Amino acid sequence: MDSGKVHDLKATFQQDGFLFLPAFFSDKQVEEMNKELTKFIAEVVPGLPSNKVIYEEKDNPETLKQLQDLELHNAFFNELMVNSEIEKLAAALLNEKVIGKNVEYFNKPPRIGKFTPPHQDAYYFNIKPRQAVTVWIALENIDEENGYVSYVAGSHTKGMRPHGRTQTIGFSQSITDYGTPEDEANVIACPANPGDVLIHHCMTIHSANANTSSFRSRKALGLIYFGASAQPDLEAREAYATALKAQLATV
Ligand SMILES: O=C(O)CCC(=O)C(=O)O
Repeated sequence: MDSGKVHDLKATFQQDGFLFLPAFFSDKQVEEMNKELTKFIAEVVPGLPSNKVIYEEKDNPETLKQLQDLELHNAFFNELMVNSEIEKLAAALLNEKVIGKNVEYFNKPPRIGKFTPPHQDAYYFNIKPRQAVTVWIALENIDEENGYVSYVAGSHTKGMRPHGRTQTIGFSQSITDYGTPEDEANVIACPANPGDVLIHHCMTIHSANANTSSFRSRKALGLIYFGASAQPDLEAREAYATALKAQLATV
């Protein structure tokens, strides 16, 4: 990617807190990602610890919803994240070297794939400074029906919002005061074609629709990068753990 283009993307990212990059990956590359994923699900997932595999319906393999740390088990996904074009772009956006932390798989199974509640990733990450991005790759056509992602443009500059427990497996936290007139005025829905890429800052508020289709899945990958300067925020980590404990005690 030439430096003029990167310069423009950085300006948009700084202003909106997210980027939409149409056709970043070719059809052939997406086909390869889907092929690797199918193989991964058949061969690796059965041996993974249960905290790395989330089903929408407990232990029903037909309803696979999320996978974590694909890069630890598969060279293809590792190469997608490490020393890749995507990594270079993440580093340019954060203005520093980055470290790939996690390759995740996000699916919403037909009919039962739940709404992704509005949240800020930094609430889960607990890092200081809050230097991180998620690169989200559409693996198929994703629209209102099967669950497109929406962002609140500019929300990354407005601080951390209060989060509270949800009943959504895989996304346990949601912004409790979400839906202010300012949120509503700045929501941008991002329908995507296979190979389109979204990149969001860890402070940008985002959510995704439920999958209401009776037969379409909604497959995407998420690659998380932390800036090299990001360190564990021990105070925030402790506050998060305490809040979780209190939430669980009331269940
Ligand atoms: O794909 C989704 O539904 C949500 C993804 C997400 O929250 C993220 O990438 O941070």
